[in-house]
Amino acid sequence: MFKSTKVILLVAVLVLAVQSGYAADMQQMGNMNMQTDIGSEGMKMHKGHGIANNINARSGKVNISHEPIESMNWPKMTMDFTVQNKADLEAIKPSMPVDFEITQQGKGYIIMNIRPAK
Ligand SMILES: [Cu+2]
Repeated sequence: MFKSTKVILLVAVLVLAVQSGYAADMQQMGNMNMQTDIGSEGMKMHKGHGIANNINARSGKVNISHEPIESMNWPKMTMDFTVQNKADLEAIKPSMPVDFEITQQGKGYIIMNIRPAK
């Protein structure tokens, strides 16, 4: 009797520990999502259009000859970009017209999404 009570208590403690662990994880994930949401709201996105030249899907880099981006006072130019999501580059081939969105990250700019232009 005493022994089985002890086992039940132990199990109860374990279940509580596991549950609170999950709860903590869930909460962290929730916070992370919230921060991402706040971040994306705070990030100013600029739409660009251009022609992809060199694509390096492995390093997540793409060289683009882009049209002027008026929201940033950028003239037409050819430049390298880092892409947030390397997988986006799998659909991009050299000389392909592309639409993309960039945002400032530190001193540089990063492509948040890029896709073949319609
Ligand atoms: Cu540029």
